[in-house]
Amino acid sequence: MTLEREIMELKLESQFEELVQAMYGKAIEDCSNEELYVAVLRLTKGMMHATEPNEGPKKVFYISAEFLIGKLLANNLINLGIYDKLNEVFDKHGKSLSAIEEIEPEPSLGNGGLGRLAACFLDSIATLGLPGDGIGLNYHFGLFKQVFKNHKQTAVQNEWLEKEGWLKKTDITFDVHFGDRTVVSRLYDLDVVGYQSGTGQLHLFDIESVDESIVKEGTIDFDKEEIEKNLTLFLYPDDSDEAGNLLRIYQQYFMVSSGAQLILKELKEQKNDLRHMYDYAAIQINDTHPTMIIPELIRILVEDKAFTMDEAIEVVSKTCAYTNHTILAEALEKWPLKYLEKVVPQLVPYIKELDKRVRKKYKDESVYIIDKDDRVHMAHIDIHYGYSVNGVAAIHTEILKNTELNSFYKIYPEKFNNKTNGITFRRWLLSCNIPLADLISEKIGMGFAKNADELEKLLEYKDDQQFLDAIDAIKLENKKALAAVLKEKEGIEVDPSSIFDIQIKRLHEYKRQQMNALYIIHKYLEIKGGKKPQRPITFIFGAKAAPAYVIAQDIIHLILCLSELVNKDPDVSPYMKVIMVENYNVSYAEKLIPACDISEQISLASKEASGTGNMKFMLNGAITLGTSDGANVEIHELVGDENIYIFGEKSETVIEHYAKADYVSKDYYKKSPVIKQAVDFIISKPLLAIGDKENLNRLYKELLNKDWFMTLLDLEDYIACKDQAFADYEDRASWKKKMLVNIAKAGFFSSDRTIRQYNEEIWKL
Ligand code: 26Q
Repeated sequence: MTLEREIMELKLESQFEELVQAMYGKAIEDCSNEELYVAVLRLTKGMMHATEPNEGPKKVFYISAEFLIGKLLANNLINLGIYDKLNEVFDKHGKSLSAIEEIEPEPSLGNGGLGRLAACFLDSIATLGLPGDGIGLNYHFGLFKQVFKNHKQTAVQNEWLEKEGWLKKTDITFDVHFGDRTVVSRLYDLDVVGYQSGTGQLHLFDIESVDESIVKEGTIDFDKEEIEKNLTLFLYPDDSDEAGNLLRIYQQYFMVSSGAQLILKELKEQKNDLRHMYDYAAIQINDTHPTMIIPELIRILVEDKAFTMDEAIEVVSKTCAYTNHTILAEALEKWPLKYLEKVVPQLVPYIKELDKRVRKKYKDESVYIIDKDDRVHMAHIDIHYGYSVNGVAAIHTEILKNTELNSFYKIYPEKFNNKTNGITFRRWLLSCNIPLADLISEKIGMGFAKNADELEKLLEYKDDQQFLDAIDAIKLENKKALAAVLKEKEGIEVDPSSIFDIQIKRLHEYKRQQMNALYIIHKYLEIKGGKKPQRPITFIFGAKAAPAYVIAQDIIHLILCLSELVNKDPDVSPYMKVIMVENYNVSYAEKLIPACDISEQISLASKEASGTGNMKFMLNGAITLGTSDGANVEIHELVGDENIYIFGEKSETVIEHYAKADYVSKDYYKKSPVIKQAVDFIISKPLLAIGDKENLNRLYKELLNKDWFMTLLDLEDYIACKDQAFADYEDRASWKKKMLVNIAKAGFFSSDRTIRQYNEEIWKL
């Protein structure tokens, strides 16, 4: 340790002791964890505030309806470089930092991957020293909290805002005009501190007149019409809830109008010439949720800044870039023009003008902005009037170019580019798996924390038995720690020496949690029939489903019923356990991922744009069991056949099935006794004795008659591949090598790499 560092740490210790004394008039050992949490929060905020902001001539604004930041304390302490020291200070006073971390409420300002990606990106932007801020909304309850009742999901409000928290109320307010009202928007800021680097900001807008009391206690119900009171109460749990669509548009325009005003205010303060806005600002549009920023900026430039329409369109088009996160047609936003006329009539003439220009130039109806049913295709605005369109994994971008957005690709080949997603190693290794991070740094130093490719140096130790054993020992410790959490939170006891097979992600049919459930049924029946697995298996799920997504609710119900059946059956439970954790969120992920042996990434090929959980698991030494989809394809290329389990039909085949509409799930059911037996079990006596006939029947019929995401297509292959993985786990020596190779090759998936590419190829800061 350098002298400078030593002095800093000594100062930190006395500074914290004095702060606690001043706040509470007592010593650290006499404080409660709650008191210490507030004290450490204050200390950290002060240090973050004192960190230099990243500055430069051009800045990126990452605008997103979601920032799934998770708890911030541990991460901020790590990025400031004071985690270890504070840990030591608390130890010395008989306190535990990790217990104090538990006090922090978790902000749930995102649904899943897209929101978590935005949070990882902010960490990387700050860490790389790039000038860049996030722009989003300050949802008071965020995503709902999941509570299980009678083996079903119920949704209740998730309170996360604290009297004293990370958010800073600013005195910046803007008026936001809707067709039928004007509201006041206030800016709240959150410092984002980079790892051993400068800071950026997350700007979250809130409506001044918000009223939490209109939410019925213990529910997520509220009056959808009272816009002034409800606008920033909740995050939409995806688009399957028709009723709330108008409110969703109010939210989007509130974000976009506030964001545009903030960006223009900053440009003005820096005396930047708006006619060269693109030299000073890049606006990255995270999926189509913030797309209205394009017509909104054009409108402002024309109406308030004396631009001609041509000039405004040119400047805005050179400033905005769009990221696509899905190829699911039903998830692409198409707002009825009627809705926009009601909520944002001032934008409608501009959207019509943008559409008119497209129609004048192109005869292909599929690229129009307003279709023949008067629906506005938001992605089409982005593609015509942005300068970059990117997918989030190599295969995803190829599918966009060749299939989903092919008519656009033909017009603008130069706009399309790929930016394979990434994750921040600070949260997903340094913070969530301290023992593994320490072990790695003993071997190759800490360089990998900022320069992730250095992880490859670990390959030199591929035959170092002691090192391999050490990795395996850490995995076992992490499994023990998770077992304790599962016992405490879920009331289920699991064997840490069993194989931990984990599938955690939003619940969606294309992600095929139902396929995993069918495997579990298959295994259950095998054990009942006397065929015991070599080693017990613990199957773990974590997933929230949009409350209005009926089949997703049914799948949760099936898994919870299976959990009840399996865990309580004395013939079976010694050999397998099934757990669906309640209220899966970022903090839970941080406990689950370091303890995983097998990472389930089993989407229907072509449907998962990228996935980012797959990267987090790999980095923590889990082996992927997955289809050739999203970033799995790139993981496969990096680690090689030996170190991954890939099964199922390829994306080309799947796309062909859709094109020809020739997939008939019943054929697979009839052909394979194994499939038939597993599917039939959904409505068997033992399950009906536990579960609800309506839910289980509906799911059974769905699989048999529809199965839109082709579960049965890959089921036999999945069973075979998964059995192989379980068998290979017994060759302990070679499994440990697989773990090492996965960790060593994970460097590519650092979001630092992703952000470097965004900067070099899109933003050019
Ligand atoms: C749309 C309209 C109205 C209301 C809500 C929505 C909505 C909300 C959230 C639509 C989509 C989302 C979230 C999408 C998402 O998380 N996609 C994931 O993005 C990840 C990051 O790129 C990818 O890794 C995943 O593959 C992709 O599923």
